[in-house]
Amino acid sequence: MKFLAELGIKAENPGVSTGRKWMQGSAGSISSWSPVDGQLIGQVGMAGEEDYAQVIATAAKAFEEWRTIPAPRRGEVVRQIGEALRAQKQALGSLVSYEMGKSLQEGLGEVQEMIDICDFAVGLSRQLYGLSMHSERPSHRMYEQWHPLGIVGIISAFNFPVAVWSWNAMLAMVCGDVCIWKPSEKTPLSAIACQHIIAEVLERNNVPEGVLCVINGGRETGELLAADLRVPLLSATGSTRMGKAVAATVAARLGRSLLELGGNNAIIVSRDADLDMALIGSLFGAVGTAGQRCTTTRRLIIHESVYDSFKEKLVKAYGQLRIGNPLDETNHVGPLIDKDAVNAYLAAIAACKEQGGHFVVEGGVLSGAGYESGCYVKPCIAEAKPDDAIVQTETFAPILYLMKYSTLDEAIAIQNNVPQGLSSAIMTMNLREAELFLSAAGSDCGIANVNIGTSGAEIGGAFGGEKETGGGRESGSDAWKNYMRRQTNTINYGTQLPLAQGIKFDL
Ligand code: UN1
Repeated sequence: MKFLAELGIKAENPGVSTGRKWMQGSAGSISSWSPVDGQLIGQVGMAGEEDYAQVIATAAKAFEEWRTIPAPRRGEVVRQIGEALRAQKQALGSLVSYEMGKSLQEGLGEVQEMIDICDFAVGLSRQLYGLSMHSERPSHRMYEQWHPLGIVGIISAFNFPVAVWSWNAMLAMVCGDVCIWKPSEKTPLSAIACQHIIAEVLERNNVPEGVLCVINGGRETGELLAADLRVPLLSATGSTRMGKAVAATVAARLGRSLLELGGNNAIIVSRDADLDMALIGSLFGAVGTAGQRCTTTRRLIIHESVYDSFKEKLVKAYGQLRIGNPLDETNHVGPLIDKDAVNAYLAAIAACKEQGGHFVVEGGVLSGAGYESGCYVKPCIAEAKPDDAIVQTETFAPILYLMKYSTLDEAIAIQNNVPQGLSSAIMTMNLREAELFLSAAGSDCGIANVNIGTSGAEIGGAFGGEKETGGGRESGSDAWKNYMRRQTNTINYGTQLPLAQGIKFDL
């Protein structure tokens, strides 16, 4: 395929890089199979412990230099990375789509998020502001400044194989940190392609080897990063199970972790909703990326007065969905990532039925021409009870649960009554309802929207959620503070040394 050659992807690819230099990886290789057509796209070397040791030593050395380069100059390198991504948007978006299985529009959209975060980071490189405070002592000045942390480990998930890395890495870079990226073993080639794209920019700007590293590997590689005292911050995106393991290891050494884990996102459809708008938001939220976004809409909490009519609209819309090759722009829904995901989807459907759920749009695995990979499934809809075990669980697949409510308080309670707390939305034209939903007594999620679905967040806001979602915030707003350490500085320019709090200490 043309885009593979454009991105420098071969049948066999070294899996470890410290910027421009590549190492094969001594622990075997990962095969990347496309869920689109079941074909082997290529192989990527896996890092062994010696590779890891070499990468971390190179990164540590690079940090000593990178932290002394003025932030706006670091921003200039990020600006050029953004330009390189713009030039390769079509090719990289196509690879993301082919390797991960999301629609081409979404693959391109993911690369657009990378470009946008580069722009954001460039501006930020001149705005890493600290406060100045008034000292209680005469002839004293007190202020705070933000310094880089050091090596930032980034563990990313298959569903956003490249964008979530860039949210972390581009901010970390302008903050003066160096990064070691452990991509998902399900989408290693997208990471290799990114490294090829940025290598040329690193070269042109004489960026020290070790500022942006990639280290492909399995769970053990993530564990090495989590346990390593030389990694002050580990940012991890993925399942709650993974996040709990990573967080425990990092916490045991009192390191910092930034977690973006599972979601169980709901849209409340009020009786005062614009139902056409609610339909689009729900549909894209539930079936986009084949239900494999952290922000996917998994639950619809619908007012009893519009329940039947809205359900009918939804069922009709599901009937019109085109499922197939995501590189074909006329298709809406691509495949799941692999057969394990298909099995998890089937198990969730069975569990839902067992727990009393009733399917109004049936699921199933598609077979026949175009579906040879065995990863294409039908988006489905079930009526279920809010506290059914399966409804409380995040299944990374296009299964949507419908439930009914009568008062808004009840709807908010249902929306909040899950272990996860990432994204939430209300569809309403009623100001009182909208404001209550956004108030302290409303949604308990990191993201709460009005008249927008749960997925498709912009990079400018802080992205992340509460409870089992892990509490981290990435991307926009002041998320950059995660990647720096704050230092409070007090300077005495007087001739006396007065103690704080009026303490006298005379000899
Ligand atoms: C994720 O699923 O991990 O809001 C990230 C969205 C995307 C990011 C999702 N911008 O759906």
